[in-house]
Amino acid sequence: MKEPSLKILSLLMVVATLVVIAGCAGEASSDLTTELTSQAGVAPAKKTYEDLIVGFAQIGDESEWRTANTVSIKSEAERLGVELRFSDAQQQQENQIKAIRSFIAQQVDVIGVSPVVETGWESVFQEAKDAGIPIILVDRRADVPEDLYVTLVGSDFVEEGRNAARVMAELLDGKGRIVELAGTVNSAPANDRYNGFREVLKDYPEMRIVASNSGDFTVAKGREVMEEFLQAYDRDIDALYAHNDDMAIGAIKAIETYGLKPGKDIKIVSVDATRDAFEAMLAGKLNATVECNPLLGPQFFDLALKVVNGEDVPKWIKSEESVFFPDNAAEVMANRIY
Ligand code: GZL
Repeated sequence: MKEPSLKILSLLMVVATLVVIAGCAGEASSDLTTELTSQAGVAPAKKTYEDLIVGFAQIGDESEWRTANTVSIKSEAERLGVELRFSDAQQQQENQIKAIRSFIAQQVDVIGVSPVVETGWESVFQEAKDAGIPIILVDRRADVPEDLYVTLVGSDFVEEGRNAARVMAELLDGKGRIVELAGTVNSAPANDRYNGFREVLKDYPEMRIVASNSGDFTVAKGREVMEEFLQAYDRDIDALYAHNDDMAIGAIKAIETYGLKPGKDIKIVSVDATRDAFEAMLAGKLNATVECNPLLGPQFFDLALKVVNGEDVPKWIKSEESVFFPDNAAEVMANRIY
């Protein structure tokens, strides 16, 4: 029989040591096991989805888009067998911060968050880092040093704003007076869609934004602000740019109540491409919707497992998106799930 090599003998001694230590100290701590296995040159076993405990600090349920986003995250966690701890912050930053602190106290493996606004996150993100819990940004960006989060999975909102302006220029033939329903103040999508739209508008000197106000991404606020625009500008409005479909749906109600025809008297371009937008396009009340993909659950959990297992991931995983119009809305809508 071949003499066992020195390497095998030393490995057996390490394993025997492990057993003794585990026996004496009851359950050897995972850190100790990891330390010893790494000294023995044995990589720790990779976690699987069933091992994961993930905290997710969701913004709220302010729009159809957010509802679809939440469904994607919860259904994917269930499909994979991930233990998901989910919090709805009702669009309040302090509730999201409380949720993150709670996830830290629970020592979850990963924290996902869609920051309701861009600023005010550095302190709580640092607490997560100090606790050794990685943060993954989902959907919206936070204005923090890059070492405080591992990656962002979500859309390029600036490009969405550029696309909306390009479509608007086509609809208005390069000239007209535009009112703007902006998203939640200081949120990444509102800031970026605002800037992207204006970047393209520089090429169209006869297209002018005559008024802009926040509709906070909701139907109700979108309707209220559109009513104010109509009171102020009456028939001097050629078009509406809405940062999401929900505000556009609210504005459509205001325009009809005012006695004008949405989609005809006032052209409308919005963002998200939710089912309500397709219905409005089919009814001739909305002229285009720029896609913003909410179905981020699969990518989020794929990233979470990779991060927990120490794999490198890109700093930004950008969603691929397009623009939809009334002419093929029925056909496209039939194949969409939100
Ligand atoms: C964009 C997302 C925005 C949607 C709104 O990715 O953060 O928030 O455009 C939602 O509908 O409320």
